[in-house]
Amino acid sequence: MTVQWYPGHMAKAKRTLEDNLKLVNIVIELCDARLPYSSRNPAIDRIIGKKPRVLVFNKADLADPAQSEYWMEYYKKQGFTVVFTDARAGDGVKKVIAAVKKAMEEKVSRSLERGRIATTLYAMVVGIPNVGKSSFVNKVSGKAAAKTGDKPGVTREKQWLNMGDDIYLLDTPGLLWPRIDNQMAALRLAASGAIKDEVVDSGELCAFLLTFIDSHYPGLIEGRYNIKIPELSGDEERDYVTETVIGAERLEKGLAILEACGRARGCLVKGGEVDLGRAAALVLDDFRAGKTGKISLDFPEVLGEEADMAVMNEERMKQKEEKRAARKANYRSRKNGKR
Ligand SMILES: Nc1nc2c(ncn2[C@@H]2O[C@H](COP(=O)(O)OP(=O)(O)OP(=O)(O)O)[C@@H](O)[C@H]2O)c(=O)[nH]1
Ligand SMILES: [Mg+2]
Repeated sequence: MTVQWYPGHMAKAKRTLEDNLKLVNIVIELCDARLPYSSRNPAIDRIIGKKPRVLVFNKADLADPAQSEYWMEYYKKQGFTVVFTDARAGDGVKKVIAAVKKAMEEKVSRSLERGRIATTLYAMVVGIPNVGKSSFVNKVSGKAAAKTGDKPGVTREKQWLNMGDDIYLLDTPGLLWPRIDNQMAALRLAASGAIKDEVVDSGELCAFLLTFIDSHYPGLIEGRYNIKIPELSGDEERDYVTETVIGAERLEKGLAILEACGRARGCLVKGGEVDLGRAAALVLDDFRAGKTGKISLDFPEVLGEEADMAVMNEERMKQKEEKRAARKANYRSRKNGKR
């Protein structure tokens, strides 16, 4: 499975961001509190550059508070202004506006010195699809001015909204990076709902999610679905033709858990077999709605392991390349020697 998703409107979203950056005083970068690392778009980061910004982690109501605390400190240490929010209930939203005003204090006082009575602030809300940008804007304005929805790609056009208080917010379409190099990060993004379900293998996605929850939040799956986590003997026959991101063993285990969840919920087809597609939709809906529990997917130790693996892979590729070059040189010198 490889996640490649960059429809035309993403390219447009990138242009919107670049074009409007000049018009705004500050950027509100909305990330997902369940993925404080994987939901930060490096492309957005590059585009924002040195423009003042407030880093907001939304959907904090769905995240694990212990992990949120870790990431809060992590980004504060890097010098960011950080706020965790629940844009649906409104928690933390006022703090963001206060942070915007504070960051802009200097500009406002400069304008006042120059004799201007009011200074209007223009802020742009950016982030990955489905993270809650439009919900956030609506919560600040107290009106349902921007369209929201529980799938990625709802906002297609930028929209300026007056927040009163001399603040204008620009709601923008979600922006996903053109190529997601880290396929594990892609799985986390897909689990959060940032990537269209149609382009992801829902079996592998659920296998990833269920095995992650089982090892980091033991008891939650058993409790939610009233099942026992199936134990595999380890010598199962494997006949996967396609390569997996999470590895054959983990995929096997995850699919066995998914099957147990589906059976417990009566997702069956004729003959008593489990309808894995329906089971996957159910498991994903539960996770995204927070029904499985308060779960974060970016654990620093897991990210560390992945980074180590990436370095190891790179090292292995380099060694392979060096060996190949040495063989080539050897062959060439032998050939030249013969002449
Ligand atoms: N639990 C929870 N749900 C939220 C929160 N904020 C937004 N949502 C929900 O997440 C979904 C996406 O919200 P939107 O505001 O449409 O997200 P968006 O970032 O504008 O999405 P695009 O326009 O598609 O990029 C909706 O179903 C919201 O109700 C939050 O803080 N907590
Ligand atoms: Mg939107």
